[in-house]
Amino acid sequence: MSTTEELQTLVLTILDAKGTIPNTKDLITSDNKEVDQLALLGALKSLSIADKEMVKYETIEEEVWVLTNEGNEIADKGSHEAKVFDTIPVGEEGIAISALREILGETAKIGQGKAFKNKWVIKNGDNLVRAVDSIIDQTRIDLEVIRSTGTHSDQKVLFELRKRKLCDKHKVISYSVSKGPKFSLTIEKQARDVTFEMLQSGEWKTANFKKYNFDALGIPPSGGHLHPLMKVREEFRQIFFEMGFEEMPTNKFVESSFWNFDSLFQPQQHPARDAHDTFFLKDPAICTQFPTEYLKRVKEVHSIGGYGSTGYGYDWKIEEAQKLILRTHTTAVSSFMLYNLAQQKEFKPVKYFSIDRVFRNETVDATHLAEFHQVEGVIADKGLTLGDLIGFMNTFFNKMGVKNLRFKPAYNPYTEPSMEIFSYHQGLGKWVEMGNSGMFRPEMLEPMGLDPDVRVIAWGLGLERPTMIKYGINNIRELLGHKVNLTTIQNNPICLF
Ligand code: FB9
Repeated sequence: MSTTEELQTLVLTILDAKGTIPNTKDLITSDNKEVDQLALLGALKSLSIADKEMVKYETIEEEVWVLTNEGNEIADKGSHEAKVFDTIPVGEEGIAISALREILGETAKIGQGKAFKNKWVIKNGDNLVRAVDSIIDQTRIDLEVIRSTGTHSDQKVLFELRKRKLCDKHKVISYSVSKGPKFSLTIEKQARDVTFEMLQSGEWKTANFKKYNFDALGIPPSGGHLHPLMKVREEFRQIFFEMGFEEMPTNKFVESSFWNFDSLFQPQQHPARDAHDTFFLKDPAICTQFPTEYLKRVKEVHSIGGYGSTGYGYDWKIEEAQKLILRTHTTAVSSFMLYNLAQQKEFKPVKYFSIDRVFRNETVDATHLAEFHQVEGVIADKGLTLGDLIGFMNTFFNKMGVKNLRFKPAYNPYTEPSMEIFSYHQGLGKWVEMGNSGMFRPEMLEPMGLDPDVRVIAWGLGLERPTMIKYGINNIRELLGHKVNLTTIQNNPICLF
């Protein structure tokens, strides 16, 4: 393959000789080879850039029909149907189809059909017999025309032969070249930098410097890339900060069953608390550090109730509460934060949020892994109502570009009333479950020491679904895990809700 320099010289020499090059596809290199037009483009570009202007060139786009390998085979040796005809002996007897297959192999099968269609042969029992004395192998003729001219006078022939995968239409790019205002046979090497020598010699005053190409793309800085999930997380964080929320510390994946379940008034025999749904730790298996008075009140409200509640009426065991687990929701952190809030002398309204990993021992499928990121908003203030919760969620989701929410009554052990959140997703053309929400139960809040008229509303959603929808990812394994295609991570656009 000729180098750019060789191609530059070739172009300049011919221009000098002939003045123009009507079509570079007719160019032949010094070693008598066809010129690679793509490489030539590089040479033409370097000779015609802003401050060189040695040549000018126009792009020529041509549609050329080119034979496939099979097409070339037929143009060289004849069509399958012609071979079938030629193989059948003259006379009534003809030849057995099986024998024909023996002799011609695949060609027999393809050729037989076409030979029939051309009424060149007829069937007689299991034999094929010539139906005409001689034939014209039009297919071969047409293919030879296409090979030598790059087209055919009859478009129908082109499309029919393309259908038989014997030829195909190609776009051929070439150029017409002419001399530029600064045409010369010698390519002046342009200075790219002011060197010490130049400064010393003063040559910098006269040197012909290569102009800066401000459009040149710099080398993409190699650096880290935020995973799409982390980009969407950042978007959510900005929404919460805009709404005056404070971020909760979620850097502890290991939680006690007490804060993850018991403090949330989730009974110890609740199915979510068994190993099918929750990852329990073997070592360390338990923690024993709890606010003693508060723990007593939690034991009480679970076993005998209080604060207007009947409780669950079962024998609450501290051993169960001590078990260490991988948190199943960041609501465990919300509970801890609300308990601390209750310890403040003076109650002040708060708005908390958390976005971090939670772990559930679930069967992994296309949209579920054993861990996901929970996004949670919690607001504590006196006299808050369900209307406030719906209002806050509308504001929150609208900032994500999610409009017209619908709320469906739901159940959580720690909220009453509870609602699932739905939104009609135009792109998906269906109602999508966006998350869950509710008002924390007095059995959760009052044992903490919060004033009875303090209401706490909360809602939660995942990070994975919005990220998959935003980046058009259908299988969670493309988002997380060893199958993730790193280039999509590197090149995925910033996420703007
Ligand atoms: O994220 C979910 N859906 C969703 C969210 C946003 C979204 O954005 C689109 C770009 C516009 C699209 C979809 N879900 C919650 C709904 C479903 O995906 C659900 O199948 C999976 N859920 C997870 C739990 O799965 C076991 C998502 C996760 C979830 C569910 C509930 C909560 C948090 C996360 C909660 C809560 C809660 C309730 C009351 C009080 C406090 C917290």
